[in-house]
Amino acid sequence: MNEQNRTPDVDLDVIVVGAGFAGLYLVHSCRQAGLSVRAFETGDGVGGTWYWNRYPGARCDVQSIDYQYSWDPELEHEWEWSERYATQPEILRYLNFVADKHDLRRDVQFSTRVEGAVWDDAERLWRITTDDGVETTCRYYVMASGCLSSMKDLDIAGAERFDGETYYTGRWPHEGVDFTGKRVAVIGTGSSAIQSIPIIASQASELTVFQRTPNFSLPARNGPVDDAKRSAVESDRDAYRHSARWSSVGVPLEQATDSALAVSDEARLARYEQAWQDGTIFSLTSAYNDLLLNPASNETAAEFVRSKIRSIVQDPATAEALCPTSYPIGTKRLCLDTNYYETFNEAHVRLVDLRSTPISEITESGIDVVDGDGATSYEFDAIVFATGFDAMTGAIVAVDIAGRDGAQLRDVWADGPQTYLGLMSHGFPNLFMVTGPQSPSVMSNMAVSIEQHVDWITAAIEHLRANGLDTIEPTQLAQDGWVTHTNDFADITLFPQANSWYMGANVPGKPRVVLPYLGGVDRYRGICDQVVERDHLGFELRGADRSVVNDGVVCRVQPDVMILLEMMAEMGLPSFDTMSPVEARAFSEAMSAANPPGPEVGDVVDGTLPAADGVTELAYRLYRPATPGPHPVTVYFHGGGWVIGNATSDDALCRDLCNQSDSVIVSVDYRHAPEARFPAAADDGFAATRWVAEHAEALGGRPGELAVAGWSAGANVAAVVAQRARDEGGPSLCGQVLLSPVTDCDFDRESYRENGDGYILTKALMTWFWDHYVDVEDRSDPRVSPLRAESLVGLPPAMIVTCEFDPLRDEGNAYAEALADAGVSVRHVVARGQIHTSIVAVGALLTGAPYRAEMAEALRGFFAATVTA
Ligand code: NA7
Repeated sequence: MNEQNRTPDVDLDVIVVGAGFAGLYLVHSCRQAGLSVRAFETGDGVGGTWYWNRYPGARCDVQSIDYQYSWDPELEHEWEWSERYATQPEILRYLNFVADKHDLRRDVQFSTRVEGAVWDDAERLWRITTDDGVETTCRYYVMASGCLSSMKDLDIAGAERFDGETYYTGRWPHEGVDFTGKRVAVIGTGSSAIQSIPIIASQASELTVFQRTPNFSLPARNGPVDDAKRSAVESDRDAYRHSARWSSVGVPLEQATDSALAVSDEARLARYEQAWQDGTIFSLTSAYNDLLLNPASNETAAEFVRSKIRSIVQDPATAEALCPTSYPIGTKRLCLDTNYYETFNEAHVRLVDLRSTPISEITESGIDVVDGDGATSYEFDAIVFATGFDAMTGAIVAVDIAGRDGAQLRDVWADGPQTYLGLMSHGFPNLFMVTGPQSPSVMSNMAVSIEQHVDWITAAIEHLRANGLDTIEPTQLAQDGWVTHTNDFADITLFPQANSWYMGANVPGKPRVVLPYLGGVDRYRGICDQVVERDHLGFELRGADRSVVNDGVVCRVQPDVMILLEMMAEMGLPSFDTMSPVEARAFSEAMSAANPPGPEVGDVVDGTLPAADGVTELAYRLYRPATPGPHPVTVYFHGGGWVIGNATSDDALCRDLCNQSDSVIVSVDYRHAPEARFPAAADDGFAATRWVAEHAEALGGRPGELAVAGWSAGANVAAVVAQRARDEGGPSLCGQVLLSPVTDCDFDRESYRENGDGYILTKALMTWFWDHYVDVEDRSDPRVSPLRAESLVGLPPAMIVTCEFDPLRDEGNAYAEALADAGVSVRHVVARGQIHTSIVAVGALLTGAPYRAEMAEALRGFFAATVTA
């Protein structure tokens, strides 16, 4: 071996921080892979979160039968949970049992805190320093430090002055606390408080709960392990665990497919009641498919829980104060409780609502709150701080981690975590995180997500070793793509509306970005698998003398578009190009009928107008805004490759455009191929535009304020109409809005190569459309390839939207450029992550909405300019 490239010895292959659920499995998994491993653990025993969080009433909120390891099948027979939701002592006993059984403590160094980690790029190893002053080197360094393990700093004035007892739910004394006869305060109403309050109330002589934000809590209905669940696991353990791994939350769950708004009030209430009775954390918010997406749907579930709170809590003012109203249900961690709301009916328990009477300070004897112009002082013997954690990133950045070139992880993450898959971070080779930020982690059953990460990490190390490599690091490009994808997913949900620890909003000064990945455990697992299958896409793998990198971004389409594509793939729908035109039209109509209806408009009128052949009557549908007219007029041409489509297929888009542009939209049909081939569509489009111009007043329009618009082949017709109106004596058009237009007959473009398959509009389908409409020798004619017009000078101003994942993207881009070069005013938007059919999916996909708004805004601008001129 070349001396310069010699791989130096390391003390250990793998160093792990933490000996909780994740750290213990890592120790086992590394050993199995033949790696030397050591976990450093601050506590003097195993358990992690379950070692520290010993507050009264601490339990898991995922059923124990799901919240356990699946990597040791024997364990399932050897260990029997005593309750549906095991208590902290029982979970801790379980982890100790596992540690004993597999002799894991041998590789755990307890009572040792990792303080620093420095990447040595020359030697390709990590130098880890611990609080005993020792430096240990390793090739791979894994933060298995927990998502809710770093306590939030106390941000209440005077906390250190209190003379009585103080307790923190996250660092509870191991010997326990007896509150008998004491006046106790609990600050906070998160999960820890909600679990502990009923028990503290049963001991204390007085209990005062200080609530800043009320939480939604559901009854846990704890008791013996569910028979149904137990028999499901026992009858086919592998199938059960498999379905958990491939579920959205890491627990086998029936996935609702309908919207909360699509059913009657009675049906909805019945389903919510069932979820309330069910006693699980996931059943309510997954009762319908849009509860975490649609505010109106969400409100139905929120109000259901509020009505339950009002029915339990006897004092109306206290009940109202306990009802959350400032965020959608499920966007702050839902809680599971045993008698939480009931506790407020006890005479010695009171609630102080900090929204109306905020804490001014903690004093020697208690807590002072601002009360109107005055103050109220409460006296206590003990204060319990249940104020939460610096979630998901806190424990990671608590260690001084210096990556390549000395970059500090906490600086790199100053504006929010930067990770690839929530597993690794660029600039920090061989540093892994288990259930790190931007992975599903806290949005899932942690046991399942931890196992997936540990398996992925171990497999990655094994892959490196098998290939004579020793370093893995995500590329900047892949990481940026993942951060964007994570944020895109959050943006289609209601989560950003809450000041939650999911958003980092509970810690003063912490950047407000979504921390967990919201795409679900199943999708996430599929993505991680795909990354590996695609030669570790987005990772650079290095060895002493070579580097392997397949750079790229794993999820590039918008999340709602991604979900649509997955659904369509699952349904296995046939493509139009496998059908006859007649069948394709029927199929298109059936699909249109299943689309959500577009928004209400002022008026919809169906009529006919003459086609260019003077014989055929063309159907049109006119949409009038609800605002007083007359209005400007837009002639709209539907998509469908000159072969299929009609006013119905583009109905929702036209309604949306009508409302947003405040113009009359006349959606005109044109004769279809192959019955009427080129140039029938172009001729009809032009004839229809002239007819609308002539009848503008009768149609409720303002003469002279006329624009054209269209989508796909309809945008092709619109573009051709604009050219012909210029060349053939009008009518005068004030603008053209072209969404994903066909502008040229050349299929040899990058966008055809990139997106010719897999994004609904395929190259094969475009070929089918062209073949039906126009002979090869006519295809260069500007009446079908408007990009080939002799000149584009003097055309009306244009708004062009092209979609990133559309075979037609580049010809649309080329048309926008050519128009601009010809001096035409052009507004051109490339819609990131959109496909050919996504922007028109009004009511079905959220991420197309901003582009529709821009199109409408452009129309308003065109009309306004006409009036000014
Ligand atoms: P949480 O859920 O973060 O709850 C902390 C609670 O403390 C919450 O009600 C906070 O109100 C409140 N809090 C925090 N700081 C203050 C101050 N300064 N003044 C008043 N009230 C305050 O932590 P938990 O430990 O209960 O639960 C964490 C997770 O562990 C839980 O979700 C489960 O997954 C397990 P806020 O809502 O910020 O207004």
